[in-house]
Amino acid sequence: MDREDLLSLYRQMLLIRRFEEKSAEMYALAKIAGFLHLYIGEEAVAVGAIAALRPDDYVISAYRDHGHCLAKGSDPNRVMAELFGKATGLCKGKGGSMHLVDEPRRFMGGYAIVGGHLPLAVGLAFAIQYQKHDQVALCFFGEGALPSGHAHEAFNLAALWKLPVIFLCENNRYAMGTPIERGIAVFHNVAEMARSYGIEAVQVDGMDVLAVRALLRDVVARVRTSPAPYFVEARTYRFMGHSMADPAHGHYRTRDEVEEERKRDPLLLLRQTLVKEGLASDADFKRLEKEIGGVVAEAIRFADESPFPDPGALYEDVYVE
Ligand SMILES: Cc1ncc(C[n+]2csc(CCOP(=O)(O)OP(=O)(O)O)c2C)c(N)n1
Ligand SMILES: [Mg+2]
Repeated sequence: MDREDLLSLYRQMLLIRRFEEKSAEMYALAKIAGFLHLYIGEEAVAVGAIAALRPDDYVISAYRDHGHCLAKGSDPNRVMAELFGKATGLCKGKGGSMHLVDEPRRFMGGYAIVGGHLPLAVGLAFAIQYQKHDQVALCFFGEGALPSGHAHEAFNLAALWKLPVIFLCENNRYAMGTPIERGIAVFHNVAEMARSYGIEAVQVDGMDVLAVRALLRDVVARVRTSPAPYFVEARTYRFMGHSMADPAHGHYRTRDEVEEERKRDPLLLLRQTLVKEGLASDADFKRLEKEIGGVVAEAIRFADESPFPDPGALYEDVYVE
């Protein structure tokens, strides 16, 4: 256990947490329009998994995408500006919260069509294979994507062509308000479903950033050296509502359930490990809070002071500089 290494993981999770708490405030102030899906509670999955990648590996995710984008190294100022719909945003203000893209960092997008990006992940992996490169494509998605036909086409083709894609299912037990037990009972055993395609599958505790990273390091090494799809089910939990439109509890789950899960807050778990191992003190956490508070405040200032896109930009390509 290395102090700087662990503190760096903690710092990344803290950045996502504080960034999103401020985003929620900005949403309430109508600085952010449209939908806003928070990743709070699930930070260990993105941070742990992406920490196992090389910078030139690809990442793609669904609409709950702020955490993946920040973990891949995107500039918080430009992410916040995108949420504000500003011209300085990652996608020049045309994508918004659900459609972040940072191609230079190989963050290939947030997608709002449930399961719609799984075939795109297969396309990325096909490109890697076709060009005889050795990257991997890491695809994050919710368990709610599993009943969709395009997800199964993606599993099938990836298995058939032995493509270097890692399907990482973030099983937070709810697809909007639908609990997995009720909505998609058929896939309750998610890993078993993947195995039916001949894809190797494993489960991991998605609240434990060290467990996620250790597993993904192993999986990434295997996929890189002998390309074939791999399926990981990370068991996780979101502490907030599905989006800013629904409450954290009271509607389809109880306050007690959320409180119980909060005891395994991924930041708390890593903090406890750091303290138990004598690697960090309260002063370290205070310092990090101050540092991250500054980063997030600067992101808000940058987004707020940036201009909205010029109306003429409507006809310009987003990805051409
Ligand atoms: C094809 C499609 N059907 C329905 C929706 C509406 N919808 C948005 S999010 C969502 C639930 C997805 O749940 P899950 O994949 O588990 O992700 P989570 O929100 O839990 O992160 C649904 C049904 C959609 N966006 N796309
Ligand atoms: Mg879900």
